[in-house]
Amino acid sequence: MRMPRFFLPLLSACFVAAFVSAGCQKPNENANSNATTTVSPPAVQNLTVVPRPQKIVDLMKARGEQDEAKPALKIATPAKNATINGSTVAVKLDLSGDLKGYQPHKDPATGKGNHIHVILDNQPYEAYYELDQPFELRNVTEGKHTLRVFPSRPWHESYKNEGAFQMVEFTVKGGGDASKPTTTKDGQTMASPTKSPAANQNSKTANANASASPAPTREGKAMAASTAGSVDATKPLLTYSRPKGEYAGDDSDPIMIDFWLSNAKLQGDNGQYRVRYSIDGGEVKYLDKWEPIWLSGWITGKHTVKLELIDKDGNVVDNGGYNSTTREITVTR
Ligand SMILES: [Cu+2]
Repeated sequence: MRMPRFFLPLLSACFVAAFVSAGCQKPNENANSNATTTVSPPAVQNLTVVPRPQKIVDLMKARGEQDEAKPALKIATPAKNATINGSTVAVKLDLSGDLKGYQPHKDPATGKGNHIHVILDNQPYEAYYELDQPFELRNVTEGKHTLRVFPSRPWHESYKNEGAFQMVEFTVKGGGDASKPTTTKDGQTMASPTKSPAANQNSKTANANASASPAPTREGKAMAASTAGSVDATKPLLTYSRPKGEYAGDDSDPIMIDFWLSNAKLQGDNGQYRVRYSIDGGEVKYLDKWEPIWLSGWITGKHTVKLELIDKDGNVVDNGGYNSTTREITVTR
């Protein structure tokens, strides 16, 4: 085999150079690591759809048949078209159907468990775990409202069977003060009576004295001011569910997009509708099957997620404004 005469010396020169530079790296370790940290990663977010995370696949196996359950909900209160006097609306639900072991409950150790997503008007959902006690929507403003509920899994993926989703309209008279500072302007609750240290203290005192009025033990939340859209329950309706709130650590990538669809079938499910989404006001993408997707590649910081139900001509389907929803989420690591 012929080889150019210069090749061997060149090769050895390269080898020596590589060896020397590798040998040089040790004493310069600090300089090197400084150099790498000053190069910040590009602040460009490239999101890709990835498969269902393995930890959820494992969780599903451990749950047995629960994910094949067909939980059905009924809204016991507020009754359809009820008028509620006062700003606290107690939500009571009846759970039935083919449950296969599905039961909402928060595991005190992990803080996780099956739960119901409860949505007032088109606000972010609240998680409701213990159905033997009502869930209190607090500081609800006067006027007409909608309530939407559906069962969810510990990782917030909704059950999508017939009968899982329910919606009612109701009216509040003498409701909460819209200017009351119980919520921040982005709708996050600052304090709820069951969770504030003061309330805990009160309940301890109440238990000790066994005389004061019963301590609030119900799940509930002070709601941001909102009223119902003019929603037609018989028309196509997209209910935004996930993502919401803050994502940290392991849970911050990938992030699931999930929604409930009523009276509409998507094109990939032999229907005529599509779900359009865009992140941070960027490129629009489409979901043509009613199932969750997981997006990977989030950079830290605040993001907006917009979900819309569109018809075959690409127009948002009008239904009280609920078919186009934008939420802000925060990703930390
Ligand atoms: Cu959830």
